[in-house]
Amino acid sequence: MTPTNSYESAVDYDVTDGVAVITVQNPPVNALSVAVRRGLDAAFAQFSTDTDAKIAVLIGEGRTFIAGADIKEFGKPPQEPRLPDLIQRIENSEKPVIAVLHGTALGGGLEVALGAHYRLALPSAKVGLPEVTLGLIPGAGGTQRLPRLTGVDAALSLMTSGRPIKAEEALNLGVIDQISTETDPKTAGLAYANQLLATKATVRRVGEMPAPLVTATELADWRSKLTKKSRGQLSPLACVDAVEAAATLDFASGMTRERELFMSMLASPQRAALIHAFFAERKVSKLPELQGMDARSVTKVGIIGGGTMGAGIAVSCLLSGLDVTLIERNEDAASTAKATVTRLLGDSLKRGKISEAKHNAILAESFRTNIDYAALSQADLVIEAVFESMEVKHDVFRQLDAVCKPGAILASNTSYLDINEIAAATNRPQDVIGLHFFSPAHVMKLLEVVVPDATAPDVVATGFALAKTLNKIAVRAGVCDGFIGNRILATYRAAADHMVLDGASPYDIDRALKAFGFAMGPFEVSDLAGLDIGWATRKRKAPTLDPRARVAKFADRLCELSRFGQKTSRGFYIYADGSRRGSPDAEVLQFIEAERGELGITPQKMDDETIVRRYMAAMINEGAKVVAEGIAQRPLDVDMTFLSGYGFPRHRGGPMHYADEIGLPAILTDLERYAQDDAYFWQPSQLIRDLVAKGQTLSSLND
Ligand code: T1G
Repeated sequence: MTPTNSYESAVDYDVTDGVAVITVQNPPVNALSVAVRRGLDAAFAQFSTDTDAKIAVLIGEGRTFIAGADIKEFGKPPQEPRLPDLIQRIENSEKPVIAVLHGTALGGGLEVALGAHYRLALPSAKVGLPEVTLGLIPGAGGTQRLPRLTGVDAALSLMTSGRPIKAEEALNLGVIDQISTETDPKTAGLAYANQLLATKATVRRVGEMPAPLVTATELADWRSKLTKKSRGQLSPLACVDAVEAAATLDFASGMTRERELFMSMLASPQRAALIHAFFAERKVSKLPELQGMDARSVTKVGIIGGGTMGAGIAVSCLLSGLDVTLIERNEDAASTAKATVTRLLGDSLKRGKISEAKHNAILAESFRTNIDYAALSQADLVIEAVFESMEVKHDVFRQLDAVCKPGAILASNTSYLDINEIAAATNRPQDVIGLHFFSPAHVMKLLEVVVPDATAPDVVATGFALAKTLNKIAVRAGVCDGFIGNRILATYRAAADHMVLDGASPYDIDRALKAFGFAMGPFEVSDLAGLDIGWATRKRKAPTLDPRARVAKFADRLCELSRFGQKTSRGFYIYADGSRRGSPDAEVLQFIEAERGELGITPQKMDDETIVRRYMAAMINEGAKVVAEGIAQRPLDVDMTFLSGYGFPRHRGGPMHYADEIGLPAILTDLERYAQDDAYFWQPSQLIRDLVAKGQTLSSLND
């Protein structure tokens, strides 16, 4: 038996009864680091000359097969062996190679498997090409080999969605050859190897299979569909170019074309932004105060208030397996809340988010309403989502304090009230926290975990653990008016209003920001959320408003006419017969003209570039202030807030990452220029000034 050799400890080579088992050992996800690539190169070189080995089985140690290239290496000088060359050497092997997929065989991991001659999956395996989610395309033969196995349509669906598919679907598409009944990759691989040896199976090179067929029309259809959907992201369209090469060029030329496209994506700012988002999503929950802190156990949740937010929060908890008791003030309100929760759960069932059995079990066992707070005596966590009035919140928290068990966590879903003051209404301020959900609460990923002064660290940890349970992204926020997201929103929303007063139309601004990559512009968002929300906020802030602040009145004019947006079929836009796509309203422009007249403003035309620069300068400036004040822990926390809760285009990385991409000196120059017209609104953040003076970036504050 050939002695086992471990190559740079990242890859193990061991021959058993004529089968070379090659094991990647690079926890946690067997990423294709340079050590792994070197180890695989050496292992397959040995396999090629090892007369004891008739066939090779490639597996990943631990929880998954190779989950892709090592994302940490991107942006650094490439090191040999390059992955496409390594995979070509595997494919060129004169003896058969089997890849055994388990866990998540993604990106370069799946591409390595496509370079093998046979692919076996364990039942729980998932495969996918998520490169587009990182601003890339498959860069190691995936765009050339996958279409040869599945055809162009299925290959492009996988590549441009980045969506992983289960073993069953992969088998149906031809990505894999068999699904093993084993649960251990090595056992499964050895059994398959012996099956292939018994049938004298030979090498079967995907790269030598016929090129996939596709028509120019089909490619054009893919391009027009993706142009609409990707909102300015480049990599999905680059996938089409690469697959077109697979269909029209010989394999080697197709590989060259794939490399060209991959390298151009690698160099794009979108790749840097999307990889920043990938790591920020994981770093945002890594806070010093949470290190080693155990969260309290939460299985029974109480919700106070069954309106839009309360019902949405209830459904979010129910879909995640938690038990929910929802309290309303009377039977009528309780039955209305029950109907809302039942409807939302029905929608989740219709969309395939839950099975019929789970849907019925939730309604039968895990959800109930009540009008008596005593029903919450065993709740581990109670989240209030009642009317935004401090008096009402105080009353709720006093009652909760009286009935809830010791150690129960009392959370407020308030979107701007001072949670320190809410906590003061109880005898347990250490157990009080803010859990700010975003509507619709069972859909939006963002959860602001708002931490008042007295809150215990394990209560903060419990907020983050709850977010993980709910499959949400938790961002730690300090207490201020609007916390992180809404505070910054108020500023850039005001900047948009000021631009309207100065000459842009709401429709110009919406168009410019959608071209930048937002799903909706700010005025479309206002129409969706309801103009009455902004109206109430302006009324609330009016008494304490600084006299230097510019406040536009045209939105109030619409509210006075009860034009609150989509819910009244008219706001900034007119929504004909209930459609969700509005059309500009000439009367809105008349109100704006009138207001400019009253203010003596001569309107200035603004092009899209000007609009985006001013809008983003306001967002970045306030974001920097929020970081400087410690309301957000790091710039990445502001980025994650806007990527997961405010529709900021992910391929721009978030406002703070984007600021570094533009360059803080340019941002500061803009701020100082705008401040010449409105020194109060455009006061440049001192943090930006300091970073510019030191030649540093906002990202330098993320570690
Ligand atoms: N490279 C480096 N580190 C990675 C990584 C990767 N590919 N994937 C995960 N990690 C780290 C992650 O940062 C975290 O680190 C830890 O592993 C656990 O991850 C040539 C160019 C595999 C589904 O896009 O989707 O191949 O925080 O918390 O929830 O064409 O990780 O512990 O320090 O996410 O169980 C393509 C990305 C790359 C897969 C596991 N592959 N990873 O999820 O754990 S591009 C991907 C994931 C490519 C080729 C192209 C998930 C997961 P830390 P985790 P998880």
